[in-house]
Amino acid sequence: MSNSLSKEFLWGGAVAAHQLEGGWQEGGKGISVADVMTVGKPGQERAITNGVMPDEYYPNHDAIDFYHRYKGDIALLKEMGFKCFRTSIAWTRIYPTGEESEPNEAGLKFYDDLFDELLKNDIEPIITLSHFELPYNLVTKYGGFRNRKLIDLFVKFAATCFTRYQNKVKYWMTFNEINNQANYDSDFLVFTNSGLRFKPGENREEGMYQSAHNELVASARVVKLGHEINPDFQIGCMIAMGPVYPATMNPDDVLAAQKAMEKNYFFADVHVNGFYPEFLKKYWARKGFDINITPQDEADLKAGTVDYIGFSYYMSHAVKKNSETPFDDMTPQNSQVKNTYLEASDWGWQIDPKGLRYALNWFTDKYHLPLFIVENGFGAYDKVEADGKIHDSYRIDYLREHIRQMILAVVEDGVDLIGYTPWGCIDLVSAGTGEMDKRYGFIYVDKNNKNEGTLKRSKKDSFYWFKDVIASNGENL
Ligand code: BGP
Repeated sequence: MSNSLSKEFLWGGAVAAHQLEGGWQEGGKGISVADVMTVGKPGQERAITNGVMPDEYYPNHDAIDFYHRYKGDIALLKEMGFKCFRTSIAWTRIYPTGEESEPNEAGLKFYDDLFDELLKNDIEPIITLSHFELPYNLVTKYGGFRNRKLIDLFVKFAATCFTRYQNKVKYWMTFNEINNQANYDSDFLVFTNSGLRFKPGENREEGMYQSAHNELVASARVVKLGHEINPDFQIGCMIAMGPVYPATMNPDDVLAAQKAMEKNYFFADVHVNGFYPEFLKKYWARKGFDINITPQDEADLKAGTVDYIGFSYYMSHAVKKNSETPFDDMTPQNSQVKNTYLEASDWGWQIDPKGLRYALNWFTDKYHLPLFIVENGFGAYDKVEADGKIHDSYRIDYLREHIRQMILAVVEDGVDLIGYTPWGCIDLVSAGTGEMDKRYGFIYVDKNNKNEGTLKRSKKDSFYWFKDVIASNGENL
């Protein structure tokens, strides 16, 4: 076995259309869920407004204006030596309401130009089809993905993208962080592609499972279709991975951690195996949930299993069993405790590089598929010095230790890893909070939480560091 990463290893960075493009009404674009979300207020979740309200501030509307500045930004990525760049196609640029019978040519052309620019710079586009960007019309008209109608609409959107970009894009992902819907206590599932708004008295958990099922079917149909359009396509799922550890060696805690993992990652089981695990069907029966799964759905899930697993990794979790919470409800949301062995970011995300090696091995043991780390990174406040420099040693430390563990997983454990694309390689709008000042980038963007700034780009210390990491294929850390 080789002692280093292969020459083909895809080093790069990741973003999502709604978090950096701006141009929210240009080129015929329609309104997406992200366009009606306000910035987070201290101590509050991001609020979803009823359409665009005149006196609110919506950070995704302008974002960092990548829509107009992508050529300059790609030149910087090229300078860092990027081999690939992960972004998403905003559904509402292609189908502004999600329902048009013909796609919007201006939107298609934008991504043609973007992909051409990347390819001209030898940067391979890695494309997510749905990254929290559902057309808002599909929320108000159909109630989001709980409605089966959205399956066909998503397949139509994907078919248009696959056909148009079949010679420009090889690596695709269907739904970003499809498993990030466990927080069904919130009135609107912000961190999902579902677009669910709950009604008073509705069983939210059941609604979440129905919506997730419809997304899984949509994903499977898209995988099958993509392979028909171009057999060389590599189409993956995208899972939010945060391993769940037992808080102690008490067998109750150990079983609790295992149950939490099952609950968080059954989405990957369905994507990879093409059917639901037994424990979940039993759980639904116990809860009296009636999830509408047709025989055709079951056939579709089987026929559209994924080629690889893309995943995000930021942190790990730890859970403790308490007497009131049944094993069924052992999710980090319900039973998380602080891991006293780990430090945390300013947002409380616990920093755990070894957890990445654990995650890579866990996925490999369970699914035996190639993996792709499509998000990893450190959200932090950056300070611009008087001379304009940004000394982000904390970000370099975070990434260095995670890359070290990633390389150990490949060279010592034999994990099959396609690439590594750190999140928010250029500063962008936070999905969770709507802030600009929660920064992940190697490239600083002059814009703050109040929407002030020149949008000027500057290179942080981490820019030069990551450039050397890529040039040495991970040798110089
Ligand atoms: C993931 C999302 C990204 C990104 C990242 C960081 O969940 O896929 O869109 O935003 O998390 O989260 P945040 O922006 O909340 O810091």
